[in-house]
Amino acid sequence: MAAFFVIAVVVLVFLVIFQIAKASEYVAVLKGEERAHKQNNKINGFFMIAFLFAGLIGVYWCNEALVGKTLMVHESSSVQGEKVDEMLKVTLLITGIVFIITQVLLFWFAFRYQESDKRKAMYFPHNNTMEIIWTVVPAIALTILVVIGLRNWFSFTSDAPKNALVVEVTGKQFGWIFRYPGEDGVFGKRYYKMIDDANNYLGLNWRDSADISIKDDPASHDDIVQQQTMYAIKNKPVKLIIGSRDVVHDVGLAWFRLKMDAVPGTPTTLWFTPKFTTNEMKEKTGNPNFQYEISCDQICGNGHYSMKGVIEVVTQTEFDEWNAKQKPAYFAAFPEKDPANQKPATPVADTTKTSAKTIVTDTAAKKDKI
Ligand SMILES: [Cu+2]
Repeated sequence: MAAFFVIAVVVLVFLVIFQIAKASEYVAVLKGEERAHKQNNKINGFFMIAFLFAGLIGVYWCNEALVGKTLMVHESSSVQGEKVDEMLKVTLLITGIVFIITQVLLFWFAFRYQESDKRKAMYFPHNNTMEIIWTVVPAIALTILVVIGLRNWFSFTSDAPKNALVVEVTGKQFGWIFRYPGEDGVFGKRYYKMIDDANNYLGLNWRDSADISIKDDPASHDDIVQQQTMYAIKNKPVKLIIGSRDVVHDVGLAWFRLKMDAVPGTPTTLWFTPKFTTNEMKEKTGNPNFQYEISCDQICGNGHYSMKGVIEVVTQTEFDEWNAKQKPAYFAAFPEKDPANQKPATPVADTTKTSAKTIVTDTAAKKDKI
């Protein structure tokens, strides 16, 4: 028992000595940390100033290196887009000035007023005048920017000029479908249950369907439906009526500086006036393959990246030529209704008879004219 006590006392003494040694070690570390702390402060202060200069040089360098290559490389290709560019410039100017002033002050103050034994921090809890100034000034600046933005937004989304070309744009997974109203100038009705990927991508109501209470809408018979490429006319406003067949997409028109969501069931509109034809842009950009692209600006599924549409901007004459060649989508689905297919195929045996008839009719017509 006595031996046990001796061992216990020895162990405890060792433990006490060990703890005392540890404690003095901690004290030494703490004393050293005080020095390290001061040293770190100086280093951090230096880094603050170094970061400020490196940052400002970086901003200048990025500006020199990238302006003209990425941001606003070419002027806007639409009249409305010029206003967007102006807004961007004003916003960059205002936020740029604020950015430079605040960043210089932030890093300079962190360096200049780093902890020092020679001075005491001032206790400065509140100042109403300063609070009012830094609330009111940004509020006024933001209000000006928002008001300019809203004014432009309302002009792009308001009623288009009466002479505008109207095109319906429908997004789908994964592509764009464009519809022109045809000769009657009226878009025929459509219903999603009529969609047939074989020949009726938009679900136009071009036949009666009792089970879903759909009636044939003659206005849809002359509608022209195009996939992937739409045509617009230089210097003529074009109004887009935008929708979607499935999920939310977005008509992104980077060259025209505009974009608008394509929402299923809720049509959105946007109008703009193209300034340059595609051919003019090929020359301006020096890119013979230039195309005005419609990119989908809303992640809409695994084929999102491939949703590229094209706007071919042409002159009025070129448009009229293109338009004259278009056939309503109705005739592709119902070839028998196509006037071009109306003449019954002439049986070989009846050739003489038919020819004779034609000659007679022609002569009669000539006589009538005389
Ligand atoms: Cu999409």
